Amino acid sequence: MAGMNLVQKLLARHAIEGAFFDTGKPSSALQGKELPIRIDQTLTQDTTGTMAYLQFEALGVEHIQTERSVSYVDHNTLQVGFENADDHTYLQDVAAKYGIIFSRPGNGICHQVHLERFGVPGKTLLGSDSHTPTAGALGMLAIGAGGLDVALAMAGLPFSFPYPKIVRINLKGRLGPMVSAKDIILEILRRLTVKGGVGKIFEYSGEGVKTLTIPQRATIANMGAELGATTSVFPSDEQTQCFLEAQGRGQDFVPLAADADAAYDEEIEIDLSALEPLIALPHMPDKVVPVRTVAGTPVDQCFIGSCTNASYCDLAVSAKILKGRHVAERTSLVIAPGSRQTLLMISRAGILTDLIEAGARILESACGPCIGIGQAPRTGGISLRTSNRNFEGRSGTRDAFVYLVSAETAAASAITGVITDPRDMGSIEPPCGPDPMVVDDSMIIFPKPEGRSQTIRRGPNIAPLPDFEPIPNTIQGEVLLVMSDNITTDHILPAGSKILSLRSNLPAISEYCFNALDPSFPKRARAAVGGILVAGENYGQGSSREHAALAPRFLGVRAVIAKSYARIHHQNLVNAGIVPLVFDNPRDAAKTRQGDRLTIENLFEGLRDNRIEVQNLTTGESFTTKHTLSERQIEILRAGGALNAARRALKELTGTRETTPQEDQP
Ligand code: MIC
Ligand code: SF4
Repeated sequence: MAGMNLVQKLLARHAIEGAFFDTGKPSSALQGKELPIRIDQTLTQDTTGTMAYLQFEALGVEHIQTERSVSYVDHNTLQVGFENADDHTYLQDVAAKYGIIFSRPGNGICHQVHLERFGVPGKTLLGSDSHTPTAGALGMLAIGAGGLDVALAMAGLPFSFPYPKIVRINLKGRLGPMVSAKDIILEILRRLTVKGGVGKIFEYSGEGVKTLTIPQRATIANMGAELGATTSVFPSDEQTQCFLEAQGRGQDFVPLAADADAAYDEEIEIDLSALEPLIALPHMPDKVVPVRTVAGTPVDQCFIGSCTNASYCDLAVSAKILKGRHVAERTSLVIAPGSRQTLLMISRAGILTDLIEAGARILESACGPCIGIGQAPRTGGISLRTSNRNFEGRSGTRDAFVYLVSAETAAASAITGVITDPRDMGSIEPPCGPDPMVVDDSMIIFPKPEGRSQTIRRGPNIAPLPDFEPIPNTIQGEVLLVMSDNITTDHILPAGSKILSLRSNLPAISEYCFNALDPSFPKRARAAVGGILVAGENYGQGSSREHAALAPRFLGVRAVIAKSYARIHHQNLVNAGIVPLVFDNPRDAAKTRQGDRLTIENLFEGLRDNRIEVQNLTTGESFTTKHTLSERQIEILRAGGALNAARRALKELTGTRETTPQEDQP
C-alpha cells in the first residue's frame, strides 16, 4: 500500500469518528462522498461576519466550541455612515460574549494576520472568506465557507465537504530574478483555468518548495481560490519554522510532509526557473499571458495590496524598485500594507519613506480597493493590481480594465506609466523579512471570562434574520434570469462600500441582487412571487458571501438549474434553502428562456432517485435534471435551510433552548 500524502494525513487526523475514510482505499472510491471533519480554528471578517454571528446567536450556544476563533474587521473599514461602525461594535460585543478573539479595524487583512499570529501547522481552519486557504502556506487544512457553516463549526458541529481529488504540484528549480510567487500561481491559472480546481486540493511539493518563503507560499495558496479549489496545502518545513520563530511562535511549529511513496490523483510539474513575469488580462484571473506581450500599454493606476501580495517582502521589493525614482505623471500608485505589523516594519526599516518619496499613496491595512472600497479607477481606466480577482466592475468602475500582476510588475509599471516587464528595471535581489519580525498584538482583543455578561449592541441597520419555510414538494415559478458560464458572486451580489454596508440587513441588501446583470431583478422577482434561475458552468465562482444565496432566497428563488457549480456557492444555496439542480443535457440550458414558466413536481422523490423532471409550461417541453447533493444536504433542503436544520439538531444534542438574537437588546 502506498504511503499517505499530506492532505490525507490532515484529513485522517480530523475525520469525525465513524465517518467513512479509509486511506487504504484508492481515492477514486471516495470521491464525491461527503467527508465530515472536525474544525480546530475559525475566522470571520466583518462583511460575512455579521451574518455569521447573527446565525451563531440564533443557534443558542453559550460559548464557542473551537480551539480558537478569530473575528477580523478588515473589509469595510471606510465608515462613510453609521452602518459600518455599528457593525464593528456588534462584532466586538459578540466576540467578547462568546469567547472569540477580536482583531480591530486597522490591524490588517484577516488572511495575512491569521498567517502571522494564529495559524498552526496541522490544524484545520474554516473561514467565512474564500481566501481562507491562504493559511495552507503553513501546512494547515484551511477551507473557505459561507458564514453559516462557520457559525456551525463555532458551535462544535463538523464541517462536511465532497471528498476531493488530491493533486500534486511538483515545483522544480528556483525562480529567476524579478519573477515571483504570483507568477507561479498565474501560470497554474493559465494552465488549469478558473474552474480547473473545482473538487480538488492542491498539495505542493518538490525541491522548488524549499526555496519559497511563507509569504510566497501564501500568495500561491491564496489564489488557489481562483482555481475553484477546495484548498491548497504546503508542507511544514524549515521555512515554516523560520517564519513562526520570527513571529515569536516557534512553539507552534510541527514538521509535516507527505510520505515519500505517497500517491496522488493527478500530478502537475512546474519548472520555476523557466517562468517569466505573467499578467492576467481583464476580466478573469485565468486570462494569463507573459507581461512582455502587453508591455507598453498605458496604465492609470497601480495597486499593491490585498491578501495576495501585501507582505513585508512585497512592499520591500517594491520599494527597492521605486527608490530614487518617481511614479509617472499620469499613473497613481496606491499601497495598502496587508497588516499593521507589516506597516510597522516598513516604517521602522525606512521602506515607508522610500514609498512615500516615490509618490505612493498609502492606505490603511485593509482590503480597500481590492473589493471596490475606494480608489475606483477612472472611466475606462487601466489598473494593474497585485490582488487576486479582476472580475468586471469589482473595482467600483463598471468599465475599468483590471489586470493582475506581481508587486514587482506593479512597481515597475508605476514608474514607467506603461505595463512593464520588471526585468527591464534591472535585477533586484528579493529582500528578506527582518528577523525577528515586529510582533504587535496590541490591536487584538483576547476574550476575558467576564465578557460572558457582555450586552450586545445592535445598530438600526442590523435586521433580524427572516424565517425560511421548508421547501414544498412541487416548485413552480418563472425563469427569472438565464445566465452564461462562470457567473461570479460579484455578479449575483456586488460588493463596494455602499452595498457592503448592508451585509447585516438582508431585506435592504436584496435590493442589489443581480445588480451587475439586471438591476430590475429584485422588482421582477417580487412581482413574480418567486422563481427559478438558469445558469451555465461554474455558477457562483469567487467569494464565499452567503448573501449571494440568501438574497435570491429572500426574493423568492426556490431553485437554480445550472451546468455546474462552484463548491462554496453550491453549499450556500443549500444552506439558504435553494435547490441546486444540474442539467442532464447541457443543451437544455439554451432552450430555456427568461420568463418561461417551469414546474418541478415530486421534488423529493426526484432528489432521492437523482432524476428530477422539469416541465416547461411555456414551451410545452420537458427536460431532466440531476444533482450532486448528499443525504445531509437533502435533509437541510427539506428543513428550509441549514439554520432550521442546525437549530433542530443542536436542540436534540444539547437540550438548549432556542433564542432569538434580539433577546438581549438593551
Ligand atoms: C472577496 O474577495 O470577494 C471577499 C469580499 O473577500 C469575499 C467575502 C465577502 O464577500 O465578504 C470572499 O472572498 O469570500
Ligand atoms: Fe479582502 Fe480582497 Fe482578500 Fe477578499 S480578496 S479578503 S476583499 S483583500
